Amino acid sequence: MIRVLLLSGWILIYLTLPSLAQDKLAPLRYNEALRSSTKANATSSQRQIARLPFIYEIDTLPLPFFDDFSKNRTKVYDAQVGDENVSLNVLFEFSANGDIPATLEIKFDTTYSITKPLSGPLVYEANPPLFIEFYDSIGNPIDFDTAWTNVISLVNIGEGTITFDTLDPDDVLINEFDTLYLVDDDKTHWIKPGNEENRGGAYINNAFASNFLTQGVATFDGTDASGVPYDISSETTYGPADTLESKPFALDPEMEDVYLSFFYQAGGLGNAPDEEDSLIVDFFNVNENRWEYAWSTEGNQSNTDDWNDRVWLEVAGSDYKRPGFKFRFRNYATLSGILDQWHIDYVELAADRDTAIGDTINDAAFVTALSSFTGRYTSVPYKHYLEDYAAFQEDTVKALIRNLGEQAVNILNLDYEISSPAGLIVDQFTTVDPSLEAFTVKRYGFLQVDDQLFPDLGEEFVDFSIKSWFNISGGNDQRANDTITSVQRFHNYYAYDDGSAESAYSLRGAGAELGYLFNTPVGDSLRALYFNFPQTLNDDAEDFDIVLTVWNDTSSEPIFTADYISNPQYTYANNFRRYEINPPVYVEGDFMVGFQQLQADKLFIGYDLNNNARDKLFYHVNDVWYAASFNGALMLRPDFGEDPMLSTNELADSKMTTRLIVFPNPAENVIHVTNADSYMRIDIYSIDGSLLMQVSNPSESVDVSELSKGIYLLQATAISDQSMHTAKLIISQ
Ligand SMILES: [Ca+2]
Ligand SMILES: [Ca+2]
Ligand SMILES: [Ca+2]
Ligand SMILES: [Ca+2]
Repeated sequence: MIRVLLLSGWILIYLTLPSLAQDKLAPLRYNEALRSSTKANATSSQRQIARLPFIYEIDTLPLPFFDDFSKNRTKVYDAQVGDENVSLNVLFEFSANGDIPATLEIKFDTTYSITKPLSGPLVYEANPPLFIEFYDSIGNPIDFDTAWTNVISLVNIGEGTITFDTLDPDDVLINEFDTLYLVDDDKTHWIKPGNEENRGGAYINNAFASNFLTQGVATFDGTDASGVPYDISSETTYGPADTLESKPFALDPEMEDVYLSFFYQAGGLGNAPDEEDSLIVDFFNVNENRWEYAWSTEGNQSNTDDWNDRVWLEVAGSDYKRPGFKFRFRNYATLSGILDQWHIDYVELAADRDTAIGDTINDAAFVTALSSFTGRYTSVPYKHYLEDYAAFQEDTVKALIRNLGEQAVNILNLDYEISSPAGLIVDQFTTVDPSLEAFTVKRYGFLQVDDQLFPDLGEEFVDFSIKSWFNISGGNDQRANDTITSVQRFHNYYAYDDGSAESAYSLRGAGAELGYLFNTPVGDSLRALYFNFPQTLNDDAEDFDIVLTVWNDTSSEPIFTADYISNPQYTYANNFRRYEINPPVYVEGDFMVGFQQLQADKLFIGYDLNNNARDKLFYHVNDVWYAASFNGALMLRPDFGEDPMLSTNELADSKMTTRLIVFPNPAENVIHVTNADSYMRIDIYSIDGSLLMQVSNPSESVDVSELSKGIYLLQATAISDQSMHTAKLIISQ
């Protein structure tokens, strides 16, 4: 009943308000990539709090220092008891002459033992001094002092007695004993600043910069280390945001021409910083134990896609040139989303640097990972590939290598290796294409043979790892950026996107339709669409009504139009949500998937800016199909699997079907569930996941009068296949 009402309502809107659809991109609210990785860490640190504390040792780094973010060298604070680098330590605050007393009463001046001889005056003999050493919270000595015991001995030789007297102490030292786990340092470069849980927040990635110098950048924006905005109390909150802090260095005053250098980019593929935003470098004054300003730049820069000239900062003076010197990058930004991005790369700190020739770099590096082995698609259904691999396999797989130096170099070998999840090498290849001119980026091709590269491992889906590396003669000071890894996924879907959203795509206008063109050389039944629905700065993309639609292409009528309504719901951490095509539609060759949106508001779908399938994306309004306006790949994937695919990093949130309809919603005392007799059970959960109600063998109306006003999750379990169907329920009483 509700369905009919909705549909007729929509028709009315569509006929009377034929609005012009436009497509738009919007910045994201969260850094979804970080949301996934730090969720696990949060639980492990909660476990640790209940036990003994973990104290992380920080080693001093030697010069020269280099990091181009080709790997993430940020220290991870996830030690567990039993790890090789974790040891149990008993700590105390002071020792006296090597002993560790629980308490110690002391005098600040010399005390004496007094001897009364048989004749003559008393003899005063100074007590030995106490050498008291003080320790910090991880057991390193930090200070020392000299004191004396407050006990004096009185020796009466005539009576042959020794007695003791106690002076009023000047101070009483009390040892607080502590037990903790000490974690040896690792080979990382960057540490968490201060004690604030989610500070840091600089994101090491291959996604948000433009024209990568070498693979990997550190990105600064308005979201913290968990991917969450620092402050969403209003859209315009502003202030200090991310910090990337180096470990301390072993500098000394004798060193000469010590310089820090780096490159930076304002914006890249992300949201560009505005005039009030800034990127800052601070140096640590070891003598004064404080951070001091060293350099900064402001936003609103004219070029958001290229790298600025290399920045050179001299580390001069004895306040800095001491053991314990460190530096940090930080930014000021709008704090309500992934906004005002700065990217930095190629950070170097070394002595004896000649700024006159300082910009000379001897290095060649991978810029991006190998292109997909399946051409335009980042991923294709495994069963389709195995049935007709030749239809999918790209004849040239490309690697992008940059020579950052002013000398031409020779690539001696460029290799790749494909491994199965079990670590078995299933293919390897070497290509020789030696010359790489100065200051150039070159695209190297691996010309593929006609053999099937990816074997049938008898699994429903497989993620193969690809490792690629090169060796060159001369002119290659940095070796860490000469290796790059990627993943070639075979699941049940076709994808143009890389699985990480950098932006969000939307249409505006009731009745607007979106179409995304694919081609399957193997005929099969299309069973579902995977959507990524990220949260954007406009928090209004949930619970819209869309009608899933399939066409052959933009010149034909739909071959499938759902007779049910689907409701987009936010996905989390770059996940996808599965919406069934019911009944499945057989497709072969070109097919176009999408939907019609029933409301005028914008519905945001994840947009991957690292791939470009703009030529496959269309929208339809007023009887005309228009091409999409932005480079990028929409995160919408047609799925040919019987069931939702679950894998470690692409977890489908739930088996979302759209046939579970609950009404009225909001409700007061009673709700109606359509097709109630097809469910064995209905569970109602609070928003924090507690089970509040359970109804077995539900009838069409369910009494919910015991629920108080609020938002709930209703989960119905189907009799047929025990699949779960969820709906949001609002109680308004
Ligand atoms: Ca950040
Ligand atoms: Ca880099
Ligand atoms: Ca290199
Ligand atoms: Ca991406």
